[in-house]
Amino acid sequence: MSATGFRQTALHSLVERVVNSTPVTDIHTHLYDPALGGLLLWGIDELLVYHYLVAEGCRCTTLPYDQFWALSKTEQADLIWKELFQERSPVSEACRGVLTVLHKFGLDAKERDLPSLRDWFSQWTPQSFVTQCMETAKVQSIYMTNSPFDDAERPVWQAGFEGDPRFQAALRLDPLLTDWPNAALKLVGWGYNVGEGFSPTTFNEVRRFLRDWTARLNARYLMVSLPPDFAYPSHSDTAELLDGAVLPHCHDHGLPFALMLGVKRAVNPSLALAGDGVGCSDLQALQNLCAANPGNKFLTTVLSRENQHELAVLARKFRNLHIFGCWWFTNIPHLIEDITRMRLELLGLTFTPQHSDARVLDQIIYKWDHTRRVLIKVLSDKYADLTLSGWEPTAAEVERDVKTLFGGGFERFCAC
Ligand code: RAT
Ligand code: ZN
Repeated sequence: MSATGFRQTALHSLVERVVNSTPVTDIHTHLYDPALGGLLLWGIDELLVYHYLVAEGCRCTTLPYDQFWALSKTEQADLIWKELFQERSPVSEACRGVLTVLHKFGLDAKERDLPSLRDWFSQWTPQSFVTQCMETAKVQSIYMTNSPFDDAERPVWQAGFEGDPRFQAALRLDPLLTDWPNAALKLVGWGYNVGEGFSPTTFNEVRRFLRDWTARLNARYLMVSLPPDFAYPSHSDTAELLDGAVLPHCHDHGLPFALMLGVKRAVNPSLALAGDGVGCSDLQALQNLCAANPGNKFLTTVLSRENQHELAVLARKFRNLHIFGCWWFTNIPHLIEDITRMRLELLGLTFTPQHSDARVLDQIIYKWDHTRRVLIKVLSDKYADLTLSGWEPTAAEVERDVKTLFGGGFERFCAC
């Protein structure tokens, strides 16, 4: 082997070791502190009825949607198992994810024996399973998505509980920012003196609501997902509320505001959570937000593949913008590789390549395993390019870089 070939193989092994052993901060999930009880989902049936798989399973059957939803969870899982794992090979990313989880647990999915898989999962308690999954996935910290508008979640926070320090809160504001008339009614019911029209009193009361919930959750950032036609500035309720309440609140508390852009909700309402789609966003809105609010920090991910390049270029222009993750339909190896290479080439290490978006605890295992595999490939190539330009990264430098990508950069952005 030539000296260059030898150096590059050694570099690949180094990157592989570092990426596989560095713990991750998972900055956006739909997982919950086990203290929130039944809200934390885990186990084989939850894995099988993940909405990514429901969308795929429903393509393979003629069963009417309402009859699918009338089935029990076990029956839905049986149907998805049969359609996606027994009657055809499970090659999609979401199917492969289930298999990676089982494989990492040492379970033999090739037996195609769903009942015995169910038996294995039944031995766990949520608390012990959290530790098992976090250790297997090498995830050190999990950011939740917490909504005061969720009737199951709100009372638990109001009652108070001893939190698990591995879980951090993020305050989700979709109902407030995308359905103001209904949110206003709720706020009134909870004792906030808001009117349907916007006035200084209404904005002050929305800010009081945000202060109360930021403190109750100890929220690390606030967040919203928005449709492709989000515009800023504008006279929409969303833009008015951002200017009148959300951005001043984030500014005063030094908290980032996360925007997840490009989701078309309920493209097929019969599919429920599985029925959302994607559209290309007008990122002029994000440019205007970053430019008009230099004292605010924005975390952003976009759902459309077509928006990825423009987003990375925007992040070069605004240091108050930190981009993150390959979100949802872009969280497939082909696009993770493409997007991560492009971001590294345009932004160096000043972004956070991935979040898991896990809804079922076990999924952190596959989401991070699959991402780590891609990152090893992409980072090895980038360091190899550097060696060809006469630069040799040390092991300590590779460790530093991977820590930055796995949450260190995000934490510095949040703290600054
Ligand atoms: O990825 C998902 O599970 C989606 O359903 C959404 O929850 C999305 O991640 C979001 O946070 O809106
Ligand atoms: Zn999400």
